[in-house]
Amino acid sequence: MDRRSVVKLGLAGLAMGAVRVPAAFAQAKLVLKATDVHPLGYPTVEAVERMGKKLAAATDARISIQMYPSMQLGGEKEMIEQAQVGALQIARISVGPMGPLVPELNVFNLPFVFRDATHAEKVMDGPIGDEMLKKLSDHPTAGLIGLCWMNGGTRNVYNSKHPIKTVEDLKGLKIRMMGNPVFVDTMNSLGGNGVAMGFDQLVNAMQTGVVDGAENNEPSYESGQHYRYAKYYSRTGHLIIPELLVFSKKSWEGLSKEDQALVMRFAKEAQQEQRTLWYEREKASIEILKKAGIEINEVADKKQFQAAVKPVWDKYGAQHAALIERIQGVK
Ligand code: BDP
Repeated sequence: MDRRSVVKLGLAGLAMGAVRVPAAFAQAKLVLKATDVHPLGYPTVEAVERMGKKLAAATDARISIQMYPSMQLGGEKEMIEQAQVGALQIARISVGPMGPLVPELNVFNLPFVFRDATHAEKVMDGPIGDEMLKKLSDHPTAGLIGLCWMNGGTRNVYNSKHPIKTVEDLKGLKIRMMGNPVFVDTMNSLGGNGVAMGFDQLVNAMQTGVVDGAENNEPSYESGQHYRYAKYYSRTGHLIIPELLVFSKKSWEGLSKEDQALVMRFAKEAQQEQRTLWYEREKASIEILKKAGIEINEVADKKQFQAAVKPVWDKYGAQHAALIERIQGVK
């Protein structure tokens, strides 16, 4: 074969995506663009940044992570879209907006599906967690590789009007929920008015009275400055939603097997590191909230809330009964 045919063949192969990048290019620096809705220092952001440092150390700075925190690239919907087309490589997102894309994941979005945070951790760390990551990675159109899980705490309702102690207290309140029908239905079945919108729109919506409040864990409520607009934080504990670290499938396919394995290895370590950071941050956030004079109230009768969301379980849980049973069986 003369040189020209070799080049031609090579180009054809490249067009088909079949040819591995020549050695000279393989050594080129790879900057993985990562994003998160949360600010620098937040447990998820910190864990991914540490992952980037490890990647750099292990590859002689050939691979690194450039973090875009604080919704610089938009809310989670935008982040998912950008990861799908390969405009960014790593996104740390809640399972919340992933439910409509990968139906099995929506089971994690059911109200009160986990008994407590420890139960959720055991599920993430065990075979169900692995299966769900694989379901996501193998999904024909989701366009994402599931790298690992992260803790997302327990979500509680906050609003600007009054403390929530019973289901009746939610009546008439407009509460922002994540963009997924299961959450709007959850809030509506609890008697409130669920309003779906991105995390990036929430502060403005509270400032302008488009909503009376929202629901989230303490670190998001605190670091997002939401407590400035909605000072009643009530421990409804209606959702415990695991978080995901995902990689753009399009970009993933361009990595060598070795680099994929390296990213995976450090992602698994990030899962455990984030957990430690999470519990520290939860405590720190509660301190900040107390100092700011926020009223945090417990909800004595959770059973009332659990009973009210039965229609949500009937609608979204019925088709995943076997999976739900396995989750409940994790002790
Ligand atoms: C936070 C999650 C983040 C979500 C946000 C939300 O960490 O991924 O975007 O809630 O409510 O707890 O949208």
